[in-house]
Amino acid sequence: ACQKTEQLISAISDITQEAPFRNMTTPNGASMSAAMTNCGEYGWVSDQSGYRYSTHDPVSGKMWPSMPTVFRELAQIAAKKAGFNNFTPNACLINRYPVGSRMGLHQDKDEPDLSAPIVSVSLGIPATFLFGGLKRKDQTTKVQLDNGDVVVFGGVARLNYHGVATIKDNVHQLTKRLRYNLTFRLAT
Ligand code: MD3
Ligand code: FE
Repeated sequence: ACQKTEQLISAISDITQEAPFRNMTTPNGASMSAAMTNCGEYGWVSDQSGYRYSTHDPVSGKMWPSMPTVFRELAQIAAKKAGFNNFTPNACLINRYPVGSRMGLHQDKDEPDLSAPIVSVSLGIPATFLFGGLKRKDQTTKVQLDNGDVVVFGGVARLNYHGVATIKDNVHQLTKRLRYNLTFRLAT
């Protein structure tokens, strides 16, 4: 099997000892079906009062676990290959999708510097990624994301609507019936 994806999954396991996955609540009061945690200087959090980046985990009151070197280097190298030469992420949101979970269409606009890309790394069972336009009602294009896929979203794509279709039943050797997605961000 691939050493890099094994390293990434092992690092997720270490992070979640300190900052366990949790199902956050949206400002509408709905529970998200993908569980989340974070590492790095900032973490993305959602609750009844809204979305924001925070230096501390609201569950434990502790700072988020530091970003593993293997994470930061992967994100930087991927960004550089896509033409973003000085991307140093200070936040990594980790999503865990069980079979049957999904993520509705949304824009990522909580980051003040929209010139910085978002780097996405997919691990485990596949997902159908939905890539839309600048308006929610715009048509979406389906793209399958498999274990080890890395995508850089920047430039004119940075504010496009996107989401994840309901995860189909599947098994991956390293993650069992789960998909993980890492998104590397410049949060502030
Ligand atoms: C396109 N995550 O965490 S990653 C998210 O697979 C999120 O977990 C999805 O959307 C996942 O916010 C998709 C790919 C992605 C991330 C950010 C984007 C695509 C994007 C920002 C702009 C355009
Ligand atoms: Fe997103």
